[in-house]
Amino acid sequence: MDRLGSIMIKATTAQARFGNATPRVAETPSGMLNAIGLQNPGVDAVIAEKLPWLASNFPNLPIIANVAGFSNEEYATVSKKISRVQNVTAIELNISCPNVDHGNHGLLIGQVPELAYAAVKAAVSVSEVPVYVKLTPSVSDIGIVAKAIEDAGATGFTMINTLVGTRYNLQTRQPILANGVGGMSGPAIFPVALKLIRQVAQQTSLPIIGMGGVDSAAAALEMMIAGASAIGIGTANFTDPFACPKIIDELPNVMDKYGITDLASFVKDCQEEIR
Ligand code: ORO
Repeated sequence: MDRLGSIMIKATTAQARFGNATPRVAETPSGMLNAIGLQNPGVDAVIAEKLPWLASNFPNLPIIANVAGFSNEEYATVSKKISRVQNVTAIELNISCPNVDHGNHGLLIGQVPELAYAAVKAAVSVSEVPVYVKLTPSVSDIGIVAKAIEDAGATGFTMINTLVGTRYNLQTRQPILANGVGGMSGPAIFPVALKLIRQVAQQTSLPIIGMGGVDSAAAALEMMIAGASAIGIGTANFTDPFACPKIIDELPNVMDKYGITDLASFVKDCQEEIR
């Protein structure tokens, strides 16, 4: 754990949420589907129990708190409270969960530039820490949404959230997930993530924490070429709980192979190439 730059905790909302009915997870070729439905104990319990536990067990580990909500007020309330906790060093504003209904005629906040702007503004205006915004890939032009979020005062982007998909049970002919559809993640979405990261890097000047199917040091470097300056690992941890230390361990060898002597200058060179 002390080798990680940070961990991003599960989405936190104002009130406790039980999440969706089960089954909530299904395997797909080179990936998985999830429909958790933002299960969490609510911001007060996260602050009273979860974050102190992390602080006492991993005192040097910075936490990026994923904040979700159903209104601008909720984004503001949760951001304000959680950003004041000592081990929370940044917020990841989740305006892109595909598994809950935001009451916007089936649209996600992160799919509508005006809604995204307002939600980010609400969070940024009360947060004590930098606000990174998690982008959905399910848009026709991600650059327009990213620009609106940059204008609202975000510090950076985390991308990409999951793509929406489904699978059926041959016996019952019903969807495997109780929610019907879920968010697809894992190596299958890696090329989509690369394409969208490059697009946002070209069209905005904010830093990007890249995620979406990274499962090796080579994939992490490739995502940096696309435009990410840091990398998040999610789904790979489900198949191998030691995925993160393994990727960190193999990084120097892969860097050697491609003549990369220093990661910071590699990121800088890649950024200069794009911007
Ligand atoms: N699932 C996702 O794929 N992305 C999110 O942001 C949140 C969830 C969930 O809680 O269902």
